[in-house]
Amino acid sequence: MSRFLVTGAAGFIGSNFVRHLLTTTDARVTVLDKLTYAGDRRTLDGLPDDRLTFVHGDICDAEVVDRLVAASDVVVHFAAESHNDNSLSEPWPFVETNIVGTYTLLEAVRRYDTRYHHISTDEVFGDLELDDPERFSEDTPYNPSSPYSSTKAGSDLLVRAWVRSFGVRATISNCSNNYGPFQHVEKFIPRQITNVLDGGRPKLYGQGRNVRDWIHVEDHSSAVLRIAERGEIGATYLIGADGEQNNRDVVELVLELMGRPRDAYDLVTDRAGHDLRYAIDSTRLRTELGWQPRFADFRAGLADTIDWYRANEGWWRGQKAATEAKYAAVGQA
Ligand code: NAD
Ligand code: TDX
Repeated sequence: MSRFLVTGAAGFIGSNFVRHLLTTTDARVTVLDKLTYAGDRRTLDGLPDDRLTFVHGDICDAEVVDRLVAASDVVVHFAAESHNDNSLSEPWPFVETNIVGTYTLLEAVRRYDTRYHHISTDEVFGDLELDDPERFSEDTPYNPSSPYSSTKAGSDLLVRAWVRSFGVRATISNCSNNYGPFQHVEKFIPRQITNVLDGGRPKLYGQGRNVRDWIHVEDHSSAVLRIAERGEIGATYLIGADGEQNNRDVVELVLELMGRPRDAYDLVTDRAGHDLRYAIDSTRLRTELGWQPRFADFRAGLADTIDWYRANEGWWRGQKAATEAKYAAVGQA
């Protein structure tokens, strides 16, 4: 029975991964999470507590990290400052958590020769033109645009260096945009759903032409577990489910599914340096590790996600006012 240390699992994707791990394997899981504004202990409620231990702490705290890594067989590292817009107004927490935190974990897994899987993003590659036939692959050069994506790129490069210089047994995955339950309302899809639930309107940056490659969070989790179990040490895998959509189409679909006119949205100030398009080629993961996404129908996945936010106001209500106040302060409300 493996002992997993999962960082950042009071957040959106890490919590989904822990649920996936506990329901599909007999692993024991320790979660390390700082419970920043983005973390919520309730997100892990209802999981089997005989196999789950929650530790409230910081990945930059070398003492706590050392103690937890020493007692683990596998580390899966999700913890991060994760929102581009926040990184534009206050970059320092991104440098600290994403770079210094990853460094702290790498030094500990190096000390104990612990298997390490590093969660990253397609944003490290920069962006593509709207009409570019290419997609990102494992060979695409890094070219990040924002403080967020540059700190994720920096953390990936630390992992690669620790593999090559110190023989750390690590893998990296770079995934596209996730959607599903328990995503913070600062992010694009939950922000629009909760705006409509509150009687307001969706807010599109710029002209809404930007394209994101959507994947259901469950598919991200199954891919990460597959890589943690069978990935080649030192390798990078791109995770994506062929879900390209422009933001305007997504907002129109949210409005339609929620019974509103499809044009009942507002155009607001664009994001500085806004990446135009992301698109993932996940051939390597599919052919070498036999992974397939299960949530191919975006419309159905989005409808389920809307239902989840409708039924779980108690989970997201506490985040909403502060999030909208941040957007109002920069002209995006
Ligand atoms: P999130 O913001 O929902 O959750 C982040 C979690 O990390 C929170 O629980 C927070 O409390 C915790 N955390 C933050 N700083 C910490 C610290 N110093 N020590 C310990 N815990 C800390 O993020 P998410 O959307 O679930 O993203 C998880 C990971 O997946 C990140 O590494 C992100 O870069 C990556 N990723 C996200 C997406 C996406 O679409 N959201 C896509 C690809 C990759
Ligand atoms: O209100 C909004 N209106 C809008 O048009 C918000 C919040 C966003 N947008 C646009 C910006 C992007 O083009 O929607 C798109 C998606 O925005 P985000 O949800 O902020 O995601 P993005 O910036 O693409 O980054 C996400 O995917 C990669 C995650 O937040 C990252 O953690 C992940 O690495």
